[in-house]
Amino acid sequence: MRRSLSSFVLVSLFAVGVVNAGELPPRRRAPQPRRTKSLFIDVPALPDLPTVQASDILVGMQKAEELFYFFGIKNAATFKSKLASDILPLITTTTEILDTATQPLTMVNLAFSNTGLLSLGVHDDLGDFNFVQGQFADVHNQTFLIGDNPSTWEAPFAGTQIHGVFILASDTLANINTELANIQSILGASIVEIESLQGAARPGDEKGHEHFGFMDGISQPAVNGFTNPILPGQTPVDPGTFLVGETGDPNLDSRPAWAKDGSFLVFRKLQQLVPEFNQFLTDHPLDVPSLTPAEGSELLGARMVGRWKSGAPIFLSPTHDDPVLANDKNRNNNFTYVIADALPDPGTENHFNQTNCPFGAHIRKVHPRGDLDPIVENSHFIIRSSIPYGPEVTNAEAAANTTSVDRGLAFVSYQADIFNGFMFLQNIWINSVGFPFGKVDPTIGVDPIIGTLGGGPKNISGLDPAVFDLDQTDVSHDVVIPRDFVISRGGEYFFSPSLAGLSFIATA
Ligand code: N7H
Repeated sequence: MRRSLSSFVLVSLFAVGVVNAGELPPRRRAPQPRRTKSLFIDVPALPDLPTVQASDILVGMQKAEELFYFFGIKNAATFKSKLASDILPLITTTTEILDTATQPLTMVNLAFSNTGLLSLGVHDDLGDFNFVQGQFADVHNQTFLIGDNPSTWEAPFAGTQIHGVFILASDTLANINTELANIQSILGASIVEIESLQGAARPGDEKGHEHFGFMDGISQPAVNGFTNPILPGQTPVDPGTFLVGETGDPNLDSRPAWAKDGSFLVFRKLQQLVPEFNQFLTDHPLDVPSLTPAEGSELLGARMVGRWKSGAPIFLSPTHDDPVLANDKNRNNNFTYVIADALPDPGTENHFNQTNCPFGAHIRKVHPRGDLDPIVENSHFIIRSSIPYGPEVTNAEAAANTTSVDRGLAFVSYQADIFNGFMFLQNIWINSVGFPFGKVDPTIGVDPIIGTLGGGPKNISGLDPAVFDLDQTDVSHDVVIPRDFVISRGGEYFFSPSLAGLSFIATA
């Protein structure tokens, strides 16, 4: 039986209020009046409802203002005691965040790195080797290269000194600053700030668009049994793809009990060179007879991403942007890359044909809908909860086609297993020249938006729709992207525990 999201919200509300009542301090924003008996039947055959308490996980990329406050722990005993007494009541639950009436002024979430958990005396094996090493190790790890150049990493992220991150979100920065001051005064000298990154939705009509100008956050997986309605084209996957200890968690049997319903959070500070990206598009318009050079540039950007700036998928609208399609939730994600071709081999045409969408377009690389066996395809979903950081491009930067002010994407993904989620996408799909495997062209190229070959030029096939499909195998038809327009400035892996998990940590 599928339960609606509102049902899920209600049930998790009871889980917070009743099931954990003995373990947790009183909630600051307890809803009134409260039920004494659940509205739902309790049937063993039905899956457990997750008591999802880290509210950021299911919310996605919709915040107006957000602050990532990275800290080190200086005094574990004081930190744990304040966590139990004053910080836990501030943590915002999914229950609260999804209903405006119960939303706090500022959403507060808290997650820890492996060194953070160790410094608090939590030595349990969470069953995730990437988490244990920390992200900086993966920059050097030859087996699991995430493609970063260590020299581009900013000092605060280079190492394992970040113990935790507070994620604060609100509609105003003033609210965030007030809550941050409150948290700092509660925790005092038990923590030290290592780095802060302020994110915000872009202004005016750019709201929801990332800095290159593309609408972001359209396609998110549905959480099986809980997301309602499931929109056309949304793939329902088990909650354990994102939540530790739930059905579908690849390491279900080896997780410590307190970790249940937490999620691994991958944070990446991804700088975007917007004037340089724009100049590249201007200088390389696709030569399509019916299009002006400006439209040809627009088309090149759309084919690199797989969607137009409005969010309309190029597979459904290959030659022109379609804002009506983009704004229609029932159509804007409802497609696969399978081309219905003639019997006896239906579906094989999508291994030859890049007319509508290049094999290597960003969204095809990270979600190769119908290009792979669904079992493989569906085990690598992440929930993205990123936000742009940094100001708009200045006139001086636009005139010089050169970035002088830092801006980009504060990338956040949630998954129950970092290797299956972020790492698989980054290492095996985004940065593999041959992916999606099995196509007529074995050298498709890395992801044109975020793939890297060490910062140098990248050959991408299929970007020019004027080239006959089978000729795309000839590298002389590739579009050469001279440099990376997205540069990693660092990041870290965190574990974002449920309220019960935070309560355990406070007393560990
Ligand atoms: Fe991507 N972009 O503006 O080009 N991304 N991304 N991403 N991304 C998506 O469907 C972008 C990054 C995914 O289901 C859209 O939401 C930029 C990383 C996934 O069809 C756009 C950066 C990773 C999807 C962008 C960046 C991913 C996705 C289309 C970095 C994973 C869903 C809008 C600065 C490791 C694909 C949408 C699907 C979509 C952009 C980073 C993954 C416009 C600029 C690092 C899974």
